[in-house]
Amino acid sequence: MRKEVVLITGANGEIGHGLMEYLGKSEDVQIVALDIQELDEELRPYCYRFVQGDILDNMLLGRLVSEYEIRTIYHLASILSTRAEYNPEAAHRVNVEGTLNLLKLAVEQAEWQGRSVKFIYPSSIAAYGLPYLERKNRAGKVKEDEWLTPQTMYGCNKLYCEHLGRYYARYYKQLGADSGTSKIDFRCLRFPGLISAFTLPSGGTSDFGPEMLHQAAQGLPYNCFVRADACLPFMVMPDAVKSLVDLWAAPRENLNRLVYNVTSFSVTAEDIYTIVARSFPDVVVTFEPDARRQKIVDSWPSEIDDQAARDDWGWEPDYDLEQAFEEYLIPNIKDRYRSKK
Ligand code: AKB
Repeated sequence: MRKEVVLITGANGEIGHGLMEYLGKSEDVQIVALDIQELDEELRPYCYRFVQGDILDNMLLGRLVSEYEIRTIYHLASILSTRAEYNPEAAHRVNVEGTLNLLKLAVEQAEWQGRSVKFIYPSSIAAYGLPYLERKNRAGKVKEDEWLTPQTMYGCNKLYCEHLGRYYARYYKQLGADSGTSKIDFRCLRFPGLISAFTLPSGGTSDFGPEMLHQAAQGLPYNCFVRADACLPFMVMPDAVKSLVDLWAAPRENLNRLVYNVTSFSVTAEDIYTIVARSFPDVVVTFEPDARRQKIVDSWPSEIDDQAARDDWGWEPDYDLEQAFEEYLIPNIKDRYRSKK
């Protein structure tokens, strides 16, 4: 008998930390965690098995297919937007070929199990690309099917993988003898910038939000790489995890789309500074925009429209801007760095 498990790739990343902790506490979920890095000690108790390895390693994935009955895949592994611009081809390999490998694994599992496998895929606001700042400022809340002209390799990768997911779910081998039998239940979220009290992202372009907060909490100065008026949608990690789990749990027949926007609040870098300074009055933040990273932020929407998620599967964030900082970020971050002193 193969063991029934949930596979989480990129388990040691930011979302991985939040999701592993949440799912790992539930007794009926056995997690097989995969990451190219060693898994943080604190996450070990949450997983049934940790495999250190590469999503580009087909032999390794083949072994997982033959060892486990994988019911759900949370495919979180990816190279974020800023890092991807330094080595676009490597990013393409990890972000696209890696996703293709996981979709193939899901097909093999579904065929063997004779039932569908859920494939939960976090995409990003990076899938959007507004041509210039003035257009961004006039765009209002951007819906899922608008402005899909990304300007970054990461954004192109995410958008293409959304299409791959749709292909595998609906059209896989459509001319083959067994056409129409794909059992991949592909479900995708487009995340805004994410902020966690416990971990820092690495290699992203929305990182100025979390970086400013974490620097301030440690009493360190922060040189912000975007203008004070740079505006993006954000969400705190508990809401990101909630959205992944809620989308997973939604009845298939309620889902009118494969890809959903989710968001909580939109803020400028200056708003974040103002809120952070309320709790850490000695914080020193300077704004020295990096023109190239700023241009990426200027191509991402200030606000996204998540009405479809609200209508189809009852999405609602638990934390608005005020609650995010007052109830989740500030108290937890104070604790975190106090205990590190
Ligand atoms: C990044 O900045 O690359 C990510 C994202 C917006 O998906 N945080």
